[in-house]
Amino acid sequence: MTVEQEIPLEHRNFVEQAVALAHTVEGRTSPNPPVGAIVRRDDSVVGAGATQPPGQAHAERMALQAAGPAAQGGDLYTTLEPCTFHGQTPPCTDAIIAAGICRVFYIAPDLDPRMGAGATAVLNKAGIEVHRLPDPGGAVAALLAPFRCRVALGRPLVTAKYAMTLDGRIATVTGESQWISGPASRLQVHLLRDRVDAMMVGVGTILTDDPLLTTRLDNHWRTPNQPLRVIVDSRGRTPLNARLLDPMLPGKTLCATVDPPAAWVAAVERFGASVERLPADANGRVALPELLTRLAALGVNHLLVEGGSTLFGALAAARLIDEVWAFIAPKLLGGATALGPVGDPGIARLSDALTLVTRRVERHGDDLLLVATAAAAPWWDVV
Ligand code: AOF
Ligand code: ZN
Repeated sequence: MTVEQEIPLEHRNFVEQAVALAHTVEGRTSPNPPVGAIVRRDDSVVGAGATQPPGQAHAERMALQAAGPAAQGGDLYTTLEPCTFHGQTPPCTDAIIAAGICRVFYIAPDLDPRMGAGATAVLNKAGIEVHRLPDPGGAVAALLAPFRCRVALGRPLVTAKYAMTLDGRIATVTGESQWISGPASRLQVHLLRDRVDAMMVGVGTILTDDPLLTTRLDNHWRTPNQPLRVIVDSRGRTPLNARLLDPMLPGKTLCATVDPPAAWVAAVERFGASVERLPADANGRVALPELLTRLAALGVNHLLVEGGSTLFGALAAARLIDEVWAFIAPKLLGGATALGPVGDPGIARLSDALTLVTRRVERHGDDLLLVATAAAAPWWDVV
């Protein structure tokens, strides 16, 4: 668990502003992580910035640019250690030195393998003091978790989201599933979609629910983010009149498949969706590790999986679930054949259960939201 450390009072307000800025760009920076930065001169903020879309300026450059000459002799607060290398953009350490910053305060180290000896070595050499500050409430670790997962494992961080009844059903015995959770929970789902890079469902969910998989947030404070829609559809069974193939929908759709009919591929591509052919697993279905690697290569740091139980079953068996968002509605459905969220093959032994740690419990309307992270996933505990 995160060890709570106190941020010295003189820095607290600036750190909190930098974290708040990082939150404003969550879901909009991948494959780059969302970062916030503040330039302080005496007791005032003279510049503020957050990471721009990929290929554009990092948070520190945005903050320094906003500060202009006022940065000279000032302090820089940033949620992530400033980069020391040329990626798609030049090193932030160059900009910090050029601006005449005296002290740098950062919260989390950048674990990108290109960081070399790190920012402290580079900045100290230029006479700049560098200090590390504690992560307020684990907020920075949570913001960086998807990026760190991809850098370490070469696959996105996987969040599984589902709604179930108090007795663990996601549908009735006849298969009816809309809606288990209430409108307040569904708003939370759209806020979650607004923060991720891609969302994924199995073709079974397309066939039963015909979902749109868009982010719908009326009067939201920022333009809603439309994550890449991914359908896991090994044989190309997505109906050509499925609502999410509508070319007018915002955002992009990708069909992950193994062996689809050629006419289906041509039709889907005509709608503007892309078709990715992937290797098959032992059951002839899309090999999920390969799919996740492919998505990481497309710049996906954070993948939200919204069902159905077949896909969750396969992901759980492959231990590819890092986080669960379970909405629990106070309803009982019963029925021995009514589905639960995670389907076959299941885990035979209790001692092999995919074990999670509860991070948050919230009430939304009459529903409960439980957010838990896999005990084996270190991303929320390292800062
Ligand atoms: C920072 N500030 O705001 C972010 C950083 O290809 P580039 O040039 O955009 O570099 C991407 C890398 O920069 C990324 O992998 C991560 O190590 C770092 N992200 N660094 O100084 C920022 N977002
Ligand atoms: Zn940078």
